[in-house]
Amino acid sequence: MTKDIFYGPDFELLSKQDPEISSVLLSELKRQQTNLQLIASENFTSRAVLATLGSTLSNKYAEGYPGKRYYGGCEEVDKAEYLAIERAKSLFGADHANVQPHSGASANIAVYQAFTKPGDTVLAMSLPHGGHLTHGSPVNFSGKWFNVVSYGVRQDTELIDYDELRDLAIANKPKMICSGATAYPSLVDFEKVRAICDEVGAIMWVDAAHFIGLVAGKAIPSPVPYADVVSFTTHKVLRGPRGGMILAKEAHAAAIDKAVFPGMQGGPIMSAVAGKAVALKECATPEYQKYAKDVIVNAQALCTALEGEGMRAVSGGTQTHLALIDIRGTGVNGKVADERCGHAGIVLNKNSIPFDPEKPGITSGIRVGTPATTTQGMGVPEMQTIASLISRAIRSEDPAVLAGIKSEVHALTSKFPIYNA
Ligand code: DSN
Repeated sequence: MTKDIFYGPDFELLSKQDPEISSVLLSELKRQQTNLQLIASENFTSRAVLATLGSTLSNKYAEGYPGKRYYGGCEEVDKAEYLAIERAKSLFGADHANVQPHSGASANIAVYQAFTKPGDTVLAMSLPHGGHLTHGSPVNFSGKWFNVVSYGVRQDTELIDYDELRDLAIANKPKMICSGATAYPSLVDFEKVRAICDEVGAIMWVDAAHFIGLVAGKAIPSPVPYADVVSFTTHKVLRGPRGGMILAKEAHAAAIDKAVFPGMQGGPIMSAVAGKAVALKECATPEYQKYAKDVIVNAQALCTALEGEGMRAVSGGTQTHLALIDIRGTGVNGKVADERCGHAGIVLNKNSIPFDPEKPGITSGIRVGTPATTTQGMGVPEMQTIASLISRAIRSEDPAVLAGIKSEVHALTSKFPIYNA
Protein backbone atom coordinates (compact mmCIF):
# COMPACT_ATOMS: atom_id res chain seq x y z
CA MET A 1 0.00 0.00 0.00
CA THR A 2 2.78 2.41 0.84
CA LYS A 3 4.91 1.43 -2.14
CA ASP A 4 3.59 3.92 -4.65
CA ILE A 5 3.03 6.85 -2.42
CA PHE A 6 4.75 10.18 -2.50
CA TYR A 7 6.83 9.72 0.66
CA GLY A 8 9.12 7.06 -0.87
CA PRO A 9 10.91 3.98 0.51
CA ASP A 10 11.74 5.42 3.95
CA PHE A 11 8.04 5.69 4.55
CA GLU A 12 7.80 1.89 4.53
CA LEU A 13 10.30 1.79 7.38
CA LEU A 14 8.33 4.40 9.29
CA SER A 15 5.02 2.65 8.74
CA LYS A 16 6.44 -0.58 10.18
CA GLN A 17 8.12 1.12 13.12
CA ASP A 18 5.41 3.65 13.97
CA PRO A 19 2.07 2.96 12.31
CA GLU A 20 0.30 5.65 14.33
CA ILE A 21 2.53 8.47 13.09
CA SER A 22 2.78 7.09 9.56
CA SER A 23 -0.99 7.07 9.36
CA VAL A 24 -1.04 10.76 10.42
CA LEU A 25 1.39 11.55 7.58
CA LEU A 26 -0.79 9.69 5.11
CA SER A 27 -4.07 11.20 6.22
CA GLU A 28 -2.60 14.73 6.31
CA LEU A 29 -1.30 14.24 2.77
CA LYS A 30 -4.79 13.13 1.74
CA ARG A 31 -6.35 16.12 3.53
CA GLN A 32 -4.06 18.50 1.65
CA GLN A 33 -4.72 16.73 -1.65
CA THR A 34 -8.49 16.64 -1.42
CA ASN A 35 -9.56 19.86 0.35
CA LEU A 36 -9.32 23.44 -0.84
CA GLN A 37 -6.49 25.22 1.00
CA LEU A 38 -7.41 28.88 1.28
CA ILE A 39 -5.48 29.78 4.44
CA ALA A 40 -3.60 32.87 3.24
CA SER A 41 -0.41 31.90 5.10
CA GLU A 42 -0.15 28.32 3.77
CA ASN A 43 1.29 26.85 0.60
CA PHE A 44 2.54 23.57 -0.90
CA THR A 45 6.31 23.57 -0.83
CA SER A 46 8.26 21.76 -3.55
CA ARG A 47 9.41 18.16 -3.32
CA ALA A 48 12.98 19.45 -3.37
CA VAL A 49 12.33 21.50 -0.23
CA LEU A 50 10.58 18.56 1.45
CA ALA A 51 13.52 16.28 0.59
CA THR A 52 15.91 18.77 2.21
CA LEU A 53 13.78 18.99 5.34
CA GLY A 54 13.80 15.20 5.69
CA SER A 55 17.60 14.98 5.37
CA THR A 56 20.47 14.18 7.75
CA LEU A 57 21.18 17.90 8.08
CA SER A 58 18.60 17.66 10.83
CA ASN A 59 21.18 15.79 12.94
CA LYS A 60 23.76 18.58 13.05
CA TYR A 61 24.34 21.15 15.75
CA ALA A 62 25.79 24.35 14.30
CA GLU A 63 25.60 27.08 16.93
CA GLY A 64 27.27 30.20 15.59
CA TYR A 65 27.64 31.28 11.98
CA PRO A 66 29.41 29.76 8.95
CA GLY A 67 33.17 29.73 9.60
CA LYS A 68 32.59 30.66 13.30
CA ARG A 69 30.82 27.67 14.85
CA TYR A 70 30.95 26.37 18.39
CA TYR A 71 31.05 22.71 17.24
CA GLY A 72 33.25 20.75 14.87
CA GLY A 73 31.98 18.99 11.77
CA CYS A 74 30.14 22.01 10.37
CA GLU A 75 31.99 22.20 7.05
CA GLU A 76 29.07 20.77 5.06
CA VAL A 77 26.25 22.67 6.75
CA ASP A 78 28.34 25.86 6.42
CA LYS A 79 28.08 25.47 2.64
CA ALA A 80 24.28 25.30 2.89
CA GLU A 81 24.07 28.38 5.10
CA TYR A 82 26.44 30.39 2.86
CA LEU A 83 24.23 29.49 -0.12
CA ALA A 84 21.05 30.52 1.71
CA ILE A 85 22.61 33.86 2.75
CA GLU A 86 23.99 34.68 -0.70
CA ARG A 87 20.74 33.71 -2.43
CA ALA A 88 18.67 35.83 -0.02
CA LYS A 89 20.95 38.86 -0.49
CA SER A 90 20.88 38.50 -4.25
CA LEU A 91 17.12 37.84 -4.59
CA PHE A 92 16.12 40.80 -2.41
CA GLY A 93 19.07 43.13 -3.08
CA ALA A 94 19.80 43.17 0.66
CA ASP A 95 23.07 44.10 2.38
CA HIS A 96 22.74 41.37 4.98
CA ALA A 97 20.69 38.22 5.58
CA ASN A 98 20.28 36.08 8.67
CA VAL A 99 18.67 32.77 7.68
CA GLN A 100 18.60 31.11 11.11
CA PRO A 101 15.34 32.17 12.85
CA HIS A 102 13.13 29.16 13.49
CA SER A 103 9.95 31.11 12.71
CA GLY A 104 8.50 34.54 12.03
CA ALA A 105 7.88 35.13 15.74
CA SER A 106 11.52 34.16 16.48
CA ALA A 107 12.72 36.58 13.82
CA ASN A 108 10.62 39.32 15.41
CA ILE A 109 12.00 38.61 18.89
CA ALA A 110 15.46 39.12 17.40
CA VAL A 111 14.40 42.43 15.81
CA TYR A 112 13.12 43.75 19.16
CA GLN A 113 16.33 42.60 20.80
CA ALA A 114 18.59 44.19 18.19
CA PHE A 115 17.00 47.65 18.35
CA THR A 116 15.15 48.09 21.64
CA LYS A 117 15.25 47.47 25.38
CA PRO A 118 12.29 46.35 27.50
CA GLY A 119 10.08 49.36 28.24
CA ASP A 120 10.91 51.14 24.97
CA THR A 121 8.11 52.48 22.80
CA VAL A 122 7.34 50.77 19.50
CA LEU A 123 4.62 51.75 17.03
CA ALA A 124 2.90 48.86 15.23
CA MET A 125 -0.35 47.94 13.51
CA SER A 126 -3.11 46.94 15.90
CA LEU A 127 -4.06 43.25 15.89
CA PRO A 128 -7.82 43.89 15.38
CA HIS A 129 -6.91 45.92 12.27
CA GLY A 130 -4.75 43.17 10.82
CA GLY A 131 -1.48 43.23 12.81
CA HIS A 132 0.24 40.23 14.39
CA LEU A 133 0.58 38.92 17.95
CA THR A 134 4.24 40.00 17.99
CA HIS A 135 3.23 43.56 17.11
CA GLY A 136 2.25 44.32 20.70
CA SER A 137 -0.61 42.04 21.66
CA PRO A 138 -1.07 42.19 25.45
CA VAL A 139 -0.88 38.38 25.65
CA ASN A 140 2.43 38.28 23.74
CA PHE A 141 5.98 39.12 24.96
CA SER A 142 5.84 42.21 22.73
CA GLY A 143 2.87 43.69 24.58
CA LYS A 144 4.16 42.61 28.00
CA TRP A 145 7.75 43.84 27.66
CA PHE A 146 7.38 46.90 25.43
CA ASN A 147 5.25 50.00 25.35
CA VAL A 148 3.58 49.24 22.02
CA VAL A 149 1.39 52.01 20.65
CA SER A 150 -0.97 50.80 17.93
CA TYR A 151 -2.05 52.45 14.72
CA GLY A 152 -4.87 51.22 12.53
CA VAL A 153 -6.86 51.76 9.37
CA ARG A 154 -9.31 54.55 8.59
CA GLN A 155 -12.94 53.58 9.10
CA ASP A 156 -14.01 54.99 5.71
CA THR A 157 -11.30 53.50 3.48
CA GLU A 158 -10.08 50.59 5.64
CA LEU A 159 -6.58 51.58 4.54
CA ILE A 160 -3.69 52.51 6.83
CA ASP A 161 -4.18 55.97 8.24
CA TYR A 162 -0.72 57.48 7.56
CA ASP A 163 -1.79 60.79 9.14
CA GLU A 164 -2.64 58.98 12.38
CA LEU A 165 0.61 57.02 12.10
CA ARG A 166 2.62 60.26 11.78
CA ASP A 167 0.72 61.96 14.63
CA LEU A 168 1.30 58.95 16.90
CA ALA A 169 4.97 58.84 15.93
CA ILE A 170 5.45 62.54 16.75
CA ALA A 171 3.54 62.23 20.03
CA ASN A 172 5.18 59.01 21.25
CA LYS A 173 8.71 59.18 19.77
CA PRO A 174 8.97 55.39 19.21
CA LYS A 175 12.35 53.69 18.99
CA MET A 176 10.99 51.57 16.14
CA ILE A 177 8.01 51.63 13.76
CA CYS A 178 6.72 48.33 12.44
CA SER A 179 4.73 47.94 9.24
CA GLY A 180 3.31 44.67 8.02
CA ALA A 181 0.23 42.69 8.93
CA THR A 182 -1.51 39.34 8.65
CA ALA A 183 -4.84 40.50 7.27
CA TYR A 184 -4.24 43.66 5.28
CA PRO A 185 -5.15 43.19 1.59
CA SER A 186 -3.52 46.41 0.35
CA LEU A 187 0.06 47.49 -0.25
CA VAL A 188 1.97 49.47 2.36
CA ASP A 189 3.44 52.82 1.27
CA PHE A 190 7.02 52.20 2.41
CA GLU A 191 8.20 55.61 1.21
CA LYS A 192 5.69 57.32 3.52
CA VAL A 193 6.66 55.10 6.46
CA ARG A 194 10.37 55.82 5.83
CA ALA A 195 9.68 59.57 5.87
CA ILE A 196 7.84 59.25 9.20
CA CYS A 197 10.67 57.15 10.66
CA ASP A 198 13.22 59.76 9.55
CA GLU A 199 11.14 62.58 11.00
CA VAL A 200 11.10 61.01 14.48
CA GLY A 201 14.40 59.12 14.35
CA ALA A 202 12.83 55.65 14.53
CA ILE A 203 14.13 52.37 13.15
CA MET A 204 11.99 51.27 10.20
CA TRP A 205 11.05 47.61 10.66
CA VAL A 206 8.92 45.82 8.08
CA ASP A 207 7.38 42.49 9.06
CA ALA A 208 6.96 41.20 5.51
CA ALA A 209 5.93 37.64 6.44
CA HIS A 210 2.73 37.70 4.45
CA PHE A 211 3.87 39.37 1.27
CA ILE A 212 7.61 38.70 0.94
CA GLY A 213 6.90 35.93 -1.57
CA LEU A 214 5.20 38.48 -3.81
CA VAL A 215 8.27 40.73 -3.46
CA ALA A 216 10.51 37.76 -4.33
CA GLY A 217 8.46 37.25 -7.48
CA LYS A 218 8.68 40.98 -8.33
CA ALA A 219 4.89 41.18 -8.26
CA ILE A 220 4.75 44.05 -5.72
CA PRO A 221 7.20 46.76 -4.56
CA SER A 222 9.96 45.77 -2.15
CA PRO A 223 10.41 47.23 1.34
CA VAL A 224 14.13 46.37 1.29
CA PRO A 225 15.43 49.67 -0.15
CA TYR A 226 13.53 51.62 2.53
CA ALA A 227 13.67 49.56 5.71
CA ASP A 228 16.43 49.21 8.27
CA VAL A 229 15.28 45.67 8.87
CA VAL A 230 12.83 43.27 7.22
CA SER A 231 11.69 40.10 8.98
CA PHE A 232 9.59 37.35 7.44
CA THR A 233 8.58 33.72 7.33
CA THR A 234 9.71 31.46 4.51
CA HIS A 235 6.66 29.20 4.18
CA LYS A 236 3.87 31.49 2.98
CA VAL A 237 3.73 32.79 -0.63
CA LEU A 238 7.53 32.26 -0.67
CA ARG A 239 6.79 28.50 -0.68
CA GLY A 240 9.83 27.43 1.32
CA PRO A 241 10.21 25.43 4.52
CA ARG A 242 8.58 26.54 7.77
CA GLY A 243 10.97 29.12 9.21
CA GLY A 244 12.03 32.74 9.49
CA MET A 245 14.59 35.12 8.02
CA ILE A 246 15.84 38.67 8.55
CA LEU A 247 17.28 41.13 6.01
CA ALA A 248 19.08 44.25 7.22
CA LYS A 249 21.15 47.20 6.18
CA GLU A 250 24.91 46.61 6.65
CA ALA A 251 25.00 48.98 9.62
CA HIS A 252 22.66 46.64 11.52
CA ALA A 253 24.19 43.31 10.43
CA ALA A 254 26.19 42.67 13.60
CA ALA A 255 23.29 43.64 15.90
CA ILE A 256 20.89 41.31 14.07
CA ASP A 257 23.30 38.38 14.07
CA LYS A 258 24.01 38.84 17.79
CA ALA A 259 20.29 39.07 18.54
CA VAL A 260 19.54 35.80 16.72
CA PHE A 261 22.53 33.92 18.18
CA PRO A 262 23.32 33.94 21.05
CA GLY A 263 20.56 36.41 21.89
CA MET A 264 17.50 34.38 21.06
CA GLN A 265 18.31 30.92 19.70
CA GLY A 266 20.82 28.13 20.15
CA GLY A 267 21.51 25.79 17.27
CA PRO A 268 19.85 26.61 13.96
CA ILE A 269 17.75 23.92 12.28
CA MET A 270 20.19 23.21 9.45
CA SER A 271 17.75 21.12 7.41
CA ALA A 272 15.45 24.17 7.37
CA VAL A 273 18.33 26.52 6.56
CA ALA A 274 19.20 24.33 3.56
CA GLY A 275 15.51 24.19 2.63
CA LYS A 276 15.45 27.99 2.65
CA ALA A 277 18.38 27.97 0.19
CA VAL A 278 16.46 25.58 -2.10
CA ALA A 279 13.33 27.74 -1.99
CA LEU A 280 15.27 30.95 -2.67
CA LYS A 281 16.79 29.36 -5.78
CA GLU A 282 13.28 28.42 -6.93
CA CYS A 283 12.10 32.00 -6.30
CA ALA A 284 14.69 33.37 -8.74
CA THR A 285 13.15 31.48 -11.69
CA PRO A 286 10.77 32.96 -14.30
CA GLU A 287 8.25 30.24 -13.33
CA TYR A 288 8.12 31.52 -9.77
CA GLN A 289 7.83 35.14 -10.92
CA LYS A 290 4.81 34.17 -13.02
CA TYR A 291 3.42 32.26 -10.06
CA ALA A 292 3.67 35.34 -7.79
CA LYS A 293 1.75 37.46 -10.28
CA ASP A 294 -0.86 34.72 -10.76
CA VAL A 295 -1.39 34.56 -6.98
CA ILE A 296 -2.53 38.21 -7.06
CA VAL A 297 -4.67 37.77 -10.19
CA ASN A 298 -6.37 34.81 -8.50
CA ALA A 299 -6.88 36.67 -5.22
CA GLN A 300 -8.50 39.55 -7.11
CA ALA A 301 -10.72 37.14 -9.06
CA LEU A 302 -11.76 35.33 -5.88
CA CYS A 303 -12.45 38.63 -4.13
CA THR A 304 -14.57 39.95 -7.02
CA ALA A 305 -16.50 36.69 -7.25
CA LEU A 306 -17.21 36.72 -3.50
CA GLU A 307 -18.52 40.27 -3.88
CA GLY A 308 -20.75 38.91 -6.64
CA GLU A 309 -22.05 36.41 -4.06
CA GLY A 310 -23.25 39.25 -1.81
CA MET A 311 -20.21 39.65 0.45
CA ARG A 312 -18.13 42.80 0.99
CA ALA A 313 -14.40 43.00 0.34
CA VAL A 314 -12.69 44.99 3.11
CA SER A 315 -10.90 48.04 1.61
CA GLY A 316 -12.75 47.41 -1.64
CA GLY A 317 -10.58 44.58 -2.96
CA THR A 318 -7.05 43.27 -2.81
CA GLN A 319 -3.62 44.06 -4.22
CA THR A 320 -2.00 41.01 -2.69
CA HIS A 321 -2.47 37.27 -2.11
CA LEU A 322 -5.34 37.59 0.34
CA ALA A 323 -8.78 39.06 0.67
CA LEU A 324 -10.54 40.00 3.88
CA ILE A 325 -14.26 39.51 3.45
CA ASP A 326 -17.01 41.06 5.56
CA ILE A 327 -19.70 38.36 5.52
CA ARG A 328 -22.35 40.11 7.61
CA GLY A 329 -24.53 40.29 4.49
CA THR A 330 -24.95 36.51 4.62
CA GLY A 331 -26.37 36.66 8.16
CA VAL A 332 -23.62 34.29 9.34
CA ASN A 333 -20.63 35.16 11.54
CA GLY A 334 -17.00 34.23 10.81
CA LYS A 335 -16.91 31.34 13.28
CA VAL A 336 -19.94 29.62 11.81
CA ALA A 337 -18.74 30.30 8.26
CA ASP A 338 -15.33 28.79 9.07
CA GLU A 339 -17.02 25.68 10.53
CA ARG A 340 -19.46 25.24 7.64
CA CYS A 341 -16.71 25.67 5.05
CA GLY A 342 -14.60 23.14 6.98
CA HIS A 343 -17.41 20.58 6.74
CA ALA A 344 -17.51 21.28 3.01
CA GLY A 345 -13.76 20.66 2.56
CA ILE A 346 -12.93 24.37 2.21
CA VAL A 347 -10.17 25.36 4.62
CA LEU A 348 -10.13 29.08 5.44
CA ASN A 349 -10.15 31.10 8.63
CA LYS A 350 -12.55 33.37 10.44
CA ASN A 351 -11.00 36.83 10.79
CA SER A 352 -11.85 40.08 12.51
CA ILE A 353 -12.56 42.92 10.15
CA PRO A 354 -11.57 46.51 11.09
CA PHE A 355 -13.93 47.94 13.75
CA ASP A 356 -15.50 44.50 14.11
CA PRO A 357 -18.47 44.51 16.49
CA GLU A 358 -17.92 40.77 17.16
CA LYS A 359 -15.36 39.26 19.56
CA PRO A 360 -12.11 37.85 18.06
CA GLY A 361 -13.39 34.29 18.66
CA ILE A 362 -16.54 34.99 16.60
CA THR A 363 -15.69 37.73 14.05
CA SER A 364 -17.66 39.23 11.17
CA GLY A 365 -15.26 38.10 8.49
CA ILE A 366 -13.27 35.45 6.75
CA ARG A 367 -9.76 35.64 5.29
CA VAL A 368 -9.05 33.82 2.04
CA GLY A 369 -5.73 33.49 0.25
CA THR A 370 -4.58 32.02 -3.03
CA PRO A 371 -0.94 30.90 -2.55
CA ALA A 372 -1.80 27.18 -2.33
CA THR A 373 -4.49 26.92 -5.00
CA THR A 374 -2.25 28.88 -7.41
CA THR A 375 0.61 26.44 -6.74
CA GLN A 376 -1.85 23.69 -7.73
CA GLY A 377 -2.34 25.42 -11.08
CA MET A 378 -5.81 26.83 -10.50
CA GLY A 379 -6.73 30.05 -12.29
CA VAL A 380 -9.52 32.60 -12.59
CA PRO A 381 -12.30 30.14 -13.63
CA GLU A 382 -11.53 27.99 -10.57
CA MET A 383 -11.60 31.08 -8.34
CA GLN A 384 -15.11 31.80 -9.57
CA THR A 385 -16.14 28.22 -8.80
CA ILE A 386 -14.53 28.43 -5.35
CA ALA A 387 -16.42 31.66 -4.55
CA SER A 388 -19.69 29.94 -5.37
CA LEU A 389 -18.75 26.90 -3.25
CA ILE A 390 -17.84 29.18 -0.31
CA SER A 391 -21.06 31.12 -0.62
CA ARG A 392 -23.20 27.99 -0.73
CA ALA A 393 -21.33 26.45 2.22
CA ILE A 394 -21.63 29.57 4.37
CA ARG A 395 -25.35 29.83 3.71
CA SER A 396 -26.15 26.20 4.49
CA GLU A 397 -26.60 24.53 7.86
CA ASP A 398 -27.70 21.22 6.33
CA PRO A 399 -24.97 18.53 6.75
CA ALA A 400 -26.18 16.80 3.58
CA VAL A 401 -25.76 19.99 1.53
CA LEU A 402 -22.29 20.53 3.02
CA ALA A 403 -21.37 16.91 2.19
CA GLY A 404 -22.54 17.53 -1.39
CA ILE A 405 -20.34 20.62 -1.64
CA LYS A 406 -17.45 18.56 -0.27
CA SER A 407 -17.88 16.13 -3.19
CA GLU A 408 -17.69 19.06 -5.60
CA VAL A 409 -14.53 20.27 -3.82
CA HIS A 410 -12.96 16.83 -4.18
CA ALA A 411 -13.89 16.75 -7.87
CA LEU A 412 -12.19 20.14 -8.33
CA THR A 413 -9.03 19.32 -6.36
CA SER A 414 -8.63 15.98 -8.15
CA LYS A 415 -8.11 17.96 -11.37
CA PHE A 416 -5.19 19.84 -9.75
CA PRO A 417 -3.24 17.11 -7.97
CA ILE A 418 -0.40 17.82 -5.56
CA TYR A 419 2.37 15.44 -4.48
CA ASN A 420 1.23 12.59 -6.68
CA ALA A 421 3.44 9.52 -6.56
N1 DSN B 1 -0.38 32.57 11.56
C1 DSN B 1 -0.02 33.48 10.49
C2 DSN B 1 -1.17 33.81 9.64
O1 DSN B 1 -1.99 32.95 9.39
O2 DSN B 1 -1.28 34.91 9.16
C3 DSN B 1 0.64 34.71 11.01
O3 DSN B 1 1.72 34.37 11.77
